[in-house]
Formats: sequence, C-alpha cells, structure tokens
Amino acid sequence: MKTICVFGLGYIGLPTTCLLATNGYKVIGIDIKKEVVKKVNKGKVPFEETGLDELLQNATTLHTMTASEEPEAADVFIIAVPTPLDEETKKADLSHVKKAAESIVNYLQPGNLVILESTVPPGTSEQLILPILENSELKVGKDYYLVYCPERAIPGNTIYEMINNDRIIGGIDKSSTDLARELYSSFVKGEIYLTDIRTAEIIKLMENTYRDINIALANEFAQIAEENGVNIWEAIKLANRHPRVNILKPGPGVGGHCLAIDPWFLVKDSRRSRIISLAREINDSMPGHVLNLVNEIVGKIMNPVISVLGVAYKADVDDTRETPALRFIRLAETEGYRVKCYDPYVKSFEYPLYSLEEAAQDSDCLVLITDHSQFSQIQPTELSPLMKSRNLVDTRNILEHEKWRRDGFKVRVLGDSRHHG
Ligand code: SAJ
Repeated sequence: MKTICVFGLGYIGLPTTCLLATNGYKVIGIDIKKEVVKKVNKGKVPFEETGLDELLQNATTLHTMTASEEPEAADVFIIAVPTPLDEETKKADLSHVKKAAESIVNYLQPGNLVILESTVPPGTSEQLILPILENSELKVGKDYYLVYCPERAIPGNTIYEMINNDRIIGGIDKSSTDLARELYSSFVKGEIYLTDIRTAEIIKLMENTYRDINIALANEFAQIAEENGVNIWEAIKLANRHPRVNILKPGPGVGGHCLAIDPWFLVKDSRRSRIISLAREINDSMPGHVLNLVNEIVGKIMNPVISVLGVAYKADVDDTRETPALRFIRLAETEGYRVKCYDPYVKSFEYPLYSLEEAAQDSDCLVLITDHSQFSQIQPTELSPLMKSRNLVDTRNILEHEKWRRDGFKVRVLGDSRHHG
C-alpha cells in the first residue's frame, strides 16, 4: 500500500486525506496545530463540512489514516497549506508552502511524487518549490516528480465536488502528470485534464477571479438600480432569461479565503491587469454601501444599536474568513453604532455572538448580512416587541419584505431604492 503525507489538515487537506485513506492509500495528515492533530486522531472534524464526519469515521475504521505534527518518509507528498494575503503589500504569504517544501527535502526519495494543491501566484512551483526540493540533490523528472493540482471544490459541498468535479493537473513533465493522474483517479469521478505546471497555477486563479469580477458587476448593477429606482433582483432575474446572460447576485461584499484573495495573486506582478483590482475595490466597498443604507433608514438617533444577522462569509457555513460582516461591523462602530451579532452556525468570531433574541433586544435595526437558509424562517412578530425601533436592511433579498412591513418595519433592500418605509 502506497503511503501519502498530506501537509495541512484544513478545509482542503483534511477531506483530501480522508478520501485518499478510504481509497486504497495509507495517509499521514500533518498539521502544525497540536489541537487539530489531537482532534483528528480522535476521529473529530475541527470544522463543519457536509459529510466529512462520516468520511473521517470511515478512514479511522480502516486504520489507514493518522494525524501527526511531523512528516515521515512516503511515496507521495501533498502540500495543502494556507497561502494568505499580506493585506498591506497584497502579496501572497507563501511561508507555509515554503516550510512544507523544506520539510519534504529531508524525506525525499527516488520515485517520490510531490503535489502542490495550495493556491499560489503563477510560477511558484518552478521558482519556489523546485529550488527547495533540488536541495535534496535529487533531480526532478529523473529521480522524483512534481505537479500542481488545484482544488476546485466549494466549501459547504467539498466532498461531493472533490469527487465529482473535473480536475486539472499541471506537471513539470509527462511522467509527473501521469503519476498524479493515477493517484487522483482513485477517488475523482470527474474528468482529469493534464497541462503544464504554470498553466495549472494560473487556471486556478482565473476561475476565482472570474467569479469575483462577475459578483463585482452584480454589485455595480445593484447600485445603478438604486440610483434609478429599479429593483435589481427582479431586473437580474429577467436579464438572466437571455440565453447568454448569467448575472450573479449582489450582496454585502465578497468573503472567504478564495475570491477575496486569489485575484491579487494575478494582479501583483502584472503590468497589464486593470479590471481585476477594480472588481476587488468594488466588492470591498460593499460593506460601506450597506452602512449607508443603514444610516438612511435609522437616521440620526442617540446611541444607535444594530443587530447583524449572519457573520459567516456565505450561506449555511460556519466559516468567517474574510467575511464582509467584519468590515461592516468595524465601519459601523467607527460611526458610533453599537453592534450585536447573531449567527446560528458560527462558534467563534472577533465579536461576541448572541442569541437571536439577545441580538434584537433594544436594537434600532436588523442588518441581514449572510443568506443562511434558516433566516427566512425568522418571524418579525418574534423580534419586533424586543426592538427599540423597527428597521430592517436585507442585503441578500432573502426575507419576505411585505410580511415585515405589515409588522411595522421600515425595510431597505440592497439594490432596491423603491421603498423607504
Ligand atoms: N457571492 C455573492 N454573490 C454571488 C455568489 C457569491 O456575493 O452570486 C459571495 C458569497 O456570499 C461569498 C463569496 O461571494 O461571500 C464567495 O462565495 P462563493 O460561494 O462564490 O465561493 P467560495 O469562496 O466559497 O468558493 C470558491 C469557488 N470558486 C468558484 O466557484 C470559481 C470554489 O469552487 C473554489 O474551490 C474555492 O473558491 C477555492 O477554494 O478556491
């Protein structure tokens, strides 16, 4: 049985580890966080992801998977560690990737395959990983093999998409791609496409940038609709009846560890790029736009209190990375609002989390930031008796606004300036 070392037991590394361990490999999942290693070895998933608990249970039962803080000799090494963005320089922080590659050097043996899955700026595999691995004195393509294989699964549906999405493998040479194809074929049911290593790196960034730009367009349309007294949600629905149009949804901004970050990896060293950073700017300006809507509806009052419904970066997940909620809250505080947050999924956040009733108590305005499905069940009559004033800003257009208006709420919907009361 072949042995695989996976670096990083996060949102991508842990599901990958479990899928390989349940498909014929012996896998060691490496993480620098002691608590994560402990939890995984007890069969516990450190975050929420549909189906992952069961998959980890299966791997544990098969005894094909262990977690550890230290790597060991293996046939394959997979790097799936975070590559965050340095907020000031807008450059990728590749320190975790670098560390993982450096520790592989000590274990690299002839015949090994090294796979980079982390999202990286173009050229990283050849310019950063390769020179580090060459310190082993083994030669790539001759003694060992190297590929870049981006993960394209969406948080919330990771397991399904890891198995069923098409996969791109970019190798330093043909032997590398062939070896990697064999490995991924063990659990991938989608098509596997082969390309070169730098193309694979850029494809991953293009996919997320494409989505980010399209959301920025929807956000710009929303603001134009507000200027024109048009309901953007209705307009998008009808525009999307065109056979070649598919406009995404506007919202309070773009969060998550991918769309808000990856486009910068393309922009940073390019002299030609223009639209990508503009789209980032538009999406980053949305929390400020939401605050303007709140200001308009609440007006000038003493010691205003707002209740934020949803701090996760998107619907039905517990993940708050790069969440637009945090930007909104910080901006609101600088304008003198006291903010109370409620999120049925999130367990820890930069701000205290309250129950729905506690968050609504003495509030002047509910601000719905995240489109969690269960929010549509909230009844205005449950909250209105607790609140100081009945105001609602819905940035995702998921509530039944007429019902809230009937209960005396002033309702503002992002992308729709037609009603002010
Ligand atoms: N959003 C909108 N409007 C929309 C769609 C999304 O405002 O119409 C917002 C969401 O609320 C969220 C953000 O965009 O704040 C990102 O959410 P998402 O669901 O679009 O994507 P992620 O970040 O969860 O996952 C993306 C996916 N990329 C693409 O669809 C191109 C996923 O396939 C990638 O694997 C993932 O990034 C990643 O890890 O790179």
